[in-house]
Amino acid sequence: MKIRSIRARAVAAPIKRPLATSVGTVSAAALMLLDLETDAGIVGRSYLFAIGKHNLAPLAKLVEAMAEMVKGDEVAPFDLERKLRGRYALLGVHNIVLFAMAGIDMAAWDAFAQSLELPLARVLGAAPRPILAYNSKGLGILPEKELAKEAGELVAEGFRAVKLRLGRPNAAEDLRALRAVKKEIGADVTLMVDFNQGLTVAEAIRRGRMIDDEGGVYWIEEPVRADDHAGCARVAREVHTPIQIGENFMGPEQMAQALAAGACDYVMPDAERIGGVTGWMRAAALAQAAGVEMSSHLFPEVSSHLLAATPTCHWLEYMDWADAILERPVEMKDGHVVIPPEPGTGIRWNEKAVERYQV
Ligand code: SMN
Ligand code: MG
Repeated sequence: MKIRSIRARAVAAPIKRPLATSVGTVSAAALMLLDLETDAGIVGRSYLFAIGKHNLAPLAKLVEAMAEMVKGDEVAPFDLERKLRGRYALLGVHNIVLFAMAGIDMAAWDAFAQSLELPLARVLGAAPRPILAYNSKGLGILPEKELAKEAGELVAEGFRAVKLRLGRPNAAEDLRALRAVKKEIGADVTLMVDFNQGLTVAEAIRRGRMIDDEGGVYWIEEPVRADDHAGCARVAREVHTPIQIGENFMGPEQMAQALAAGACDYVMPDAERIGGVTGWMRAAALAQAAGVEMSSHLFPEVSSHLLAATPTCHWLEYMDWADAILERPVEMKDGHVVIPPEPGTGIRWNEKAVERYQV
């Protein structure tokens, strides 16, 4: 089975709950939809998240350039990875170059799994099973009253875990937000918190100890700049609550560096940033070797398959940001994401919606 073409379409899809973090707000889903057409008639699909609309055009240009390079090649993801990494070695395989490669990789794996008539999880060696998920929608930097209401709504959707964004200018305001959410959800619902890289190392240690004293927080995510592994390691040494990082690992190589530096207690790679299915599976082996629990970041559709095949599988981050353009959004049951039984990843576009939100 050979690659005929790769189509990249940009959409700005509406999201139900805009997300305000300490470093910026996500108010729409700026997505790049990829369709990898093969000579067997099978179409592999994936999407990339561009954070903001302004990043879609350069990402599309990269996908188009790479599509020309792999046109006519076999749908063999490891070989595609080797070729594309080779072609970009002099420029550097980071950031949007890596993201474009990851999009092609995920679409290629989807096509490959479809050709075998198996769900992606099975192709990776795992039987589809329900994957434990936390509801990551909402709970941004909001007033306390709104937070409590939102936390209640998110748990009522059937989840036993939610994630609160922190990193207000003042630590006491973060503490009030934390208390408001804890009071609403009770001790039986797991609560994660995320600083989105917003703190200095000293401030992260101060707020981390404050959270330790408060108790009841399952992990503290990205307290400091994502690439400051030494600084994050200082935070992890000084704070008892487990430190979670990984959504900004640019490929498995950076995850290896973070683990070697003792930067965190848990890891949560992002399917796009880690290098697609191929990058994820390599990262999963690193987590296994280090004895570290591995969760996912965004991309619940593909991440459920990936976590099923991850030896130290931990939590799936449930988000609905692609729902508006999907034919069948991710299915949830009893706080778990259900892996669809159909071949591939199960990603199919709602073409009417794609047309409507295309940019
Ligand atoms: C997040 C993800 C994507 C965009 C903004 C914020 C957040 C998370 O860090 O982990 O969900
Ligand atoms: Mg995060």
